[in-house]
Amino acid sequence: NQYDDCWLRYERVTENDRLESYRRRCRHAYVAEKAPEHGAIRDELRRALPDLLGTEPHFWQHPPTTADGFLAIGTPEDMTMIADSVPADDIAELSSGGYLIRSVTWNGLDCLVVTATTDRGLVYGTFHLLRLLNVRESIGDLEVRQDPAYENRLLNQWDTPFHRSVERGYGGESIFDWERLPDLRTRYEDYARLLASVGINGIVLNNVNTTKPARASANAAFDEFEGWQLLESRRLEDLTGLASVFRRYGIRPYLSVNFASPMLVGDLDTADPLDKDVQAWWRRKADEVYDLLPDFGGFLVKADSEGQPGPYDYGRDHVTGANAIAQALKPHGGRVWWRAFVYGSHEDRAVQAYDTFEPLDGDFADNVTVQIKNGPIDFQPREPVSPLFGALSETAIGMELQITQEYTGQGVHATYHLPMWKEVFEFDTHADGAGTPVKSLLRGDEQGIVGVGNVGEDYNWTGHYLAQANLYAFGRAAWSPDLSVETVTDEWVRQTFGADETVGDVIKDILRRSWEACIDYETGGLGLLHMMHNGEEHLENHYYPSPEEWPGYHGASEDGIGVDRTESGSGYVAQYPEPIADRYGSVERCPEELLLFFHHLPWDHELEDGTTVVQRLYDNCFAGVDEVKRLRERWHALEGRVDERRHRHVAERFDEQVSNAQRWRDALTAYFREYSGIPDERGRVRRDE
Ligand code: BDP
Repeated sequence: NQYDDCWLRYERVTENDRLESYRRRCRHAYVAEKAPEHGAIRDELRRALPDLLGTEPHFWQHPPTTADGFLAIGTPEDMTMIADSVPADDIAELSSGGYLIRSVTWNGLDCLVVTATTDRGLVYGTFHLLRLLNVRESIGDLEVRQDPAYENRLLNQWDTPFHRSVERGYGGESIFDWERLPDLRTRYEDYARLLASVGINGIVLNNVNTTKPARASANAAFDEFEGWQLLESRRLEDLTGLASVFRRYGIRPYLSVNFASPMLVGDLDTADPLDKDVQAWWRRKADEVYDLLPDFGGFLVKADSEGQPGPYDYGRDHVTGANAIAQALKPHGGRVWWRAFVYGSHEDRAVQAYDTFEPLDGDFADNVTVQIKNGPIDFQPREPVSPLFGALSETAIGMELQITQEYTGQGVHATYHLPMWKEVFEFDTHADGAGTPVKSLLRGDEQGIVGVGNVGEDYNWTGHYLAQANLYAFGRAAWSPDLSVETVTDEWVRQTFGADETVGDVIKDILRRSWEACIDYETGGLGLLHMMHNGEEHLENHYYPSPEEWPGYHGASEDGIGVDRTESGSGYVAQYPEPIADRYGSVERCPEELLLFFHHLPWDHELEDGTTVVQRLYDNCFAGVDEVKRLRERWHALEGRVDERRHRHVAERFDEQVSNAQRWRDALTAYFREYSGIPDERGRVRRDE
C-alpha cells in the first residue's frame, strides 16, 4: 500500500462460523446503480469483501438467483426487492443521513438489506455493515437503525493553498495538490472514504486564514498565503473534479473565503457589506460557484481576527458582514459559517466572543451559522465550555473542535481528545433550565459540529498512528454524541489493531489516560492554560513550554496564581447563567480542575484535601510525567503483538513524548517555584540559580 488504511483495514475473517455466515449473506450483492454514491458503495464492497471473505463479491443486476442469501443495498425506489422486504413506514422517519440494516428472509434466502431514503444514507449504512464485519459481530439477525444526531458534520481543513502546508498540521504537507488540479490523486478518494465511514458530510477545503496571518508577517515563507485565490474563476473550475470525488461519498465541498474577496478576487475598491456593488459581487460569485459545484455547502469566514479583514474595517458589525454574504448563497440553499473566534480588543480574551456575539443574537440571517470554539480561549488542553453556546438561543450555532493536536503534543504525543469532547457535549449550559447540555443545542438543519482536521501527506495520515483515533472519534461523536468513550474507542481499536484483546486493552488504556496526563504536565491541572512557546519566526510552535511568555493567561505573580474572572476581576463568570456562575464564581465550589481559570489564589491557598495550590501544581506536573512513562512501558510490552512498523513508530514517539513532558514539567515547576518562593515538599523541584 502507498499509505495506511487506518481503520478501514478489512483483514481476513478466520473464525469459521463467522466466515461462513458472512459469506452466505455478502458474497452476492445486489446494489442500486444510479447515483454516484452507488458507485462508491460498489467500490467499497469490491475492496472490502475479498479481503474479509477471501472471495470476490458477485454483483447482480437483478435479485440474485443463488442458493446462498445475498446483500441488497438501495432505496425502496431503486429496487422492488427492497420495497417488498422493508415496509415503507419503517424508514419513512429517517433523516437524510439515516439508514436501516435489516436481516430479512426473501424467497427463502437469508438476506441483508441496507436501505435509506437518501443515497448518502446508503453509503453510511454500507460502512456500518462493513464495520460490523471488521469487528466480527454477528450479522445473522440484524436490525440496526441509525440517524445522525446532527445534520452538519463538517471538517475544516487548515490546508493552505498553494504551498501545500497545513496550518497546525502535524501529518505532513497538504494532501491536496492544488497546482495539479484538476488532476486527481487516489488519496482524495481514500480520504473521502475515511470521512464517509464515520459520517462526515462536509469538507471546508482550505484554511480559515485566507491571507497571511498577522502573526506570520515577518516570515517570507508565508507570503503566498493565498487561499482567497480559490474563489477565482480558474481555481473554481479546478475544484469540480475534486468535488465529484467527495460527492460520491455524500460529502459536500465548502470554501473558506476572505471577507475582502470583492477587492482581492474582484476589482472593487471596497468590501463594505452595505455597498450595493459588494453585495452584487457576492451574488455573482455565488452563482458561479453553484454553476460549477451544485452540491456546494457554503462559505466559512474568519473575519476581524488575527489580521483577517472583516466588517469592522468598514465600521459594521458581524451581523451586517455575515448577512451580506449569506444573501448571495440563499437562493442556492448555501450557508455562511461565521466564526466567533474574534479577539483583540479585550484584556481578558475569554470575555470577547460572548461580548461580541451575544448582543447580536436573533439578527443573523437564517442561513448563517455562528461557529464557536468549544472553549472561550483557544483549544487549550482544558478550558471551561464557552458560555456562548447557551446564550445564542435565536441564532444557528455550530461547535468547533480541534482534531489536530495543536496544544496537546502535536504529532508526537499520544493525546486522545474524545474524553474532552465528551465532557463538552455533556456540559449542562442551563440555557433552558437544568438539563440543557451542549449536545442538545446543536441539533437541526442549520446547526452542527465542526472539526479542525489532522491529516496530511504522511504514510499514516496523521503523523502519529494513535492520532488516527481522534479523527475517527470526531466523526463518531458528531454522528452521535451519546456514544460512550468506551464504545467509540473500542470500535476504533478493534478495526485498527485487530482482535487481540491484550493489544486492545493496552491501547484503550493509553488513550483513556492520555488527556489527563497531558493536562497535568502541560498546565499543572488546576485550570491553568496557555503556557506554551510561540515563535514569530514560524507557525509551527505551541509545542514547548514557556510560562513566562504569556503571564496574562495564567496570572502568576508573587502573591499567587490564576486569573480572577469573577466580579472583582474580568467579570467573565457572569456570562454563565445560574447556577453555573455561582459555582464557578465561588472559590469553595468551583471544580478544582478549573479553579485557577476563575480565581487568582495565594500560592499557599489550601485545597479541599489540605494540599496547597503550589504543591498540587508540583504534584500534578510530576504525576503527568509518571503517567506517560507508564503508558510508554505498556506500549513497549506490545512488541511482537503489533506489527513492527506501527510498534516502532509509536515507541519512538513515546520516547520523545516523555522527554517533552519532562521539559514541560521542569519548566513549569521551576517557574512556580521561582514565583512562589515555596519549595516542593518532596524536594523534587530545584530552584534555578
Ligand atoms: C489558533 C491557531 C491558529 C488559527 C486560529 C484560528 O494557533 O493557527 O489560525 O487558532 O482558529 O489556535 O483561527
